[in-house]
Amino acid sequence: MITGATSGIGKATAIKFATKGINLIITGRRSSLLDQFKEELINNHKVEVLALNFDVRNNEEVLAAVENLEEKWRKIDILVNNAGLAAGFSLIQDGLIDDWERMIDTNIKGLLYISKAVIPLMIKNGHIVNIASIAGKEVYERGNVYCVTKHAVDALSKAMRIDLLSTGIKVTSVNPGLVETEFSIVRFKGDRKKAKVPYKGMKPLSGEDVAEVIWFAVSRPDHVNINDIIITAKAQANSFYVFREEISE
Ligand code: NDP
Ligand code: 8X3
Repeated sequence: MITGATSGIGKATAIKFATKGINLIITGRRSSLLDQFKEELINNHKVEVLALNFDVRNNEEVLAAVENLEEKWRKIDILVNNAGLAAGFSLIQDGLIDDWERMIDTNIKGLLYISKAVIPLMIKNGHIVNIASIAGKEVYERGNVYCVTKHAVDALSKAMRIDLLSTGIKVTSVNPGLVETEFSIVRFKGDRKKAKVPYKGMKPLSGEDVAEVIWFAVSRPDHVNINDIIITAKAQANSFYVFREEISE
């Protein structure tokens, strides 16, 4: 199961898994994109795909989707907790409560709702991959609440790894730096010009680059767990240092 598979990292991960012959449950809110993507996966990769359309912020929707799974889908090997977002890029004193709630409800509470519902369906020796961020390792100006949510995901991955030890379920945290997806368009609320700024003069990661790393983590032998991976573009050292080529306007 991959949450947030309608675009970006989640979509690229679904394609990567499909090329490996893995049957998929893909989720997202945009049902037409989800259904279209499901057909593409089935036609191009001959895998079985179930599309579940719900908002991870709504625990009733999450529970209904998981409880209504047909028997053949009730054995989940891998859960990729990917659905997430940043909303806004303001100093803390200028931030909007609505943006803060959206990020907390999606990135922390949504991840918890999904994990709580899905873990009972996971096979012994299953694998949870949480998509955190370098924003969960460092705090940068205007990152405030987004960084808080990703620090929480970092802590949750550590906590899950401890609590799930006796189940044989592995937990991996994947922490990307700048990845060009719909992330910035969402963060800047549809302002595509502003959304380009973080990637100016540098080559960011793609969703596919992150999907490769997720695949690496889940394809290790059963006794091996990759706990924590930080992946950035070559031009990015951390949240603060990015080397940008001069670009003439
Ligand atoms: P995208 O915006 O391209 O994809 C986000 C996905 O999450 C979409 O499929 C979206 O689907 C889904 N999603 C968002 N909110 C909800 C919700 N409430 N309920 C269900 N699904 C939801 O961004 P990315 O692919 O870049 O982001 C994926 C993850 O990676 C996020 O957790 C993000 O924080 C993290 N990340 C991203 C980085 C980047 O630079 N891009 C770097 C580090 C981490 P839909 O809109 O259809 O619901
Ligand atoms: C997204 C990466 O550094 O733009 O999680 O916040 S960053």
